[in-house]
Amino acid sequence: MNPIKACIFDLDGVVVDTAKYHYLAWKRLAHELGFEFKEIHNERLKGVSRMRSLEILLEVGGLSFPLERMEQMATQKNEWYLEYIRKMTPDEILPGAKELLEELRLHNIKVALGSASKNAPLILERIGLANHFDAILDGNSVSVAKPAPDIFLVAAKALGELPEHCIVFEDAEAGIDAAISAGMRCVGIGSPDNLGRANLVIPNLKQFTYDNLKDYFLSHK
Ligand code: B16
Ligand code: MG
Repeated sequence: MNPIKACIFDLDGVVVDTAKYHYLAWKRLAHELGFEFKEIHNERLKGVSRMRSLEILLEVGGLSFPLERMEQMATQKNEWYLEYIRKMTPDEILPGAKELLEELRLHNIKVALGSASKNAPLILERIGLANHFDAILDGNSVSVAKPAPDIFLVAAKALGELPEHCIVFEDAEAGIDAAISAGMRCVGIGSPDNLGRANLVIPNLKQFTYDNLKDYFLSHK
C-alpha cells in the first residue's frame, strides 16, 4: 500500500468557484461576437486552459479566427475576468477546503496547488490562502495543460515527493485524466456521472477529513 505523503489541490471547483466568473467573462465575449453562450456550454470549459476554452467557445458559435485575433480575444476575456476576481474575498472559499488544508499540514502532509489558471496566485491572495500551500503550480508552470500530467508531476517534484505518494483533488474530467496519467490517486469533487474514473468521488470537501482520506486510500489498493 502506498503511503500518503502529499496532496495536490486543483483551484477552480475545489477550493473556490471561479467558474461563475469565467462564465460571465466568456458570455460577454460571445455576446460581442453575436451569439449566446449558455451555462451548459460552460461545463466544457472546466479545467481546460484559456486558449482551449476559447477554441471551444468559438466552436459553439460556429466561428473561426486567425491565431493573432484569438490571442486578443483571450486577453480581453481575461481583463473582464480580472474585474471579478479582484473583488473576491475569503468568504468565497468553498466549504471544508481551508479546514482540510490546515488539517493535512498539521499531520505533516505536504500540500500543493496544481491549477490550470494563470491567475491562481492572485486568487489565492484575494481569498487569504496563499500561505496555506508548500508549493503553488499554475498555468504559468507548464507548457501543456490538463489532461496532460505535467502540472501534477511538477507539483510532486516541487514538494520532493513521488507521484505514487500523492493524492490529487480535482473537479474536472481533464484533471482526473491528468492525475491518472501522472500515476497519482485522485479524489473527484462533484458527481460520479462524469468523474467516475477517480478512485473516490465526493460531492464537496465539507466535513471531509484526513481520517476519511486515510480510511479510503490506506484500505483500498
Ligand atoms: P485562466 P483549475 C481552470 O482552473 C478553470 O477551471 C478553467 O475554466 C480555466 O479556463 C483555466 O483554469 C485557465 O484559467 O484563464 O485564469 O488562466 O480548475 O485548473 O484551477
Ligand atoms: Mg477545477
